[in-house]
Amino acid sequence: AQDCQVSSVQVMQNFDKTRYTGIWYAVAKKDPEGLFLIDNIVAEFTIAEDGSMTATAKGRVIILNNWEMCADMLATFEVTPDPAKFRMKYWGAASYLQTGNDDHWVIDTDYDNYAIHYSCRLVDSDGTCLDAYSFIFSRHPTGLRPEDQRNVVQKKTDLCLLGKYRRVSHTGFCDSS
Ligand code: AZE
Repeated sequence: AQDCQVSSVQVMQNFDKTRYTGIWYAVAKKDPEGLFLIDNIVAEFTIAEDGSMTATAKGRVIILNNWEMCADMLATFEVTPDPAKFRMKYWGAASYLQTGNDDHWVIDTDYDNYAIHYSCRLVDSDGTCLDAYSFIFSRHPTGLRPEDQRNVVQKKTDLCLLGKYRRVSHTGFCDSS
C-alpha cells in the first residue's frame, strides 16, 4: 500500500489486545497539527474485566503561556469491525489538558518489542491524510532493537510518513508524577 490512501492502510492482522497490554515507551513520533505530547511519552494499556481496552499515557507538554508540565492522560477504546482499529476517547486527569476522539490503529507489532501506531484525524477529499499522528513504541525505553528497525522503516514508508518522525527522548521528566 503506497498510494497514501487512508482506506488502504494495512493494519495488524489478528490483533491480540491481551498481548498488547502493559507498558510501551514512545521512541519516535510524527506530530499532528496543534498541541501535542513533546517527549517522555509512556503509555500503559490494560484490559478491563469486561474485555474492553483502556490506557493511560504520560508525556511532557507545554500549555498556555509556556507552562511546562507532565500531562496525565486517560483513554477508553471503542472496538470496530477490524480488531486492530479502535476509536480512542481520551481526556486529561486535569481539565485544562486535551480531550479528543481519535482513530487508534495498530499497524504492526510483535507484542514483545515494538509497535507501530497510526491515527488520521482528517482525511482529504482525495482520500489521503491531511492530519496524521503516529507513534513508534518500544517495550524498551532505550529504543528499538536493530532487528526491528528495517521493518519499522518499511511501515513508515507504507504510511507515507517516512522522514516525518522525530525521536522521543526519555529524561525522567514524568517519572515522579
Ligand atoms: C496515546 C496512547 C494511549 C493513550 C493516550 C494517547 C494519546 C494522548 C494524547 C495526549 C495529548 C495531550 C495534550 C495535552 C495538552 C496514543 C499516546 C491518551 C494525544 C496535547
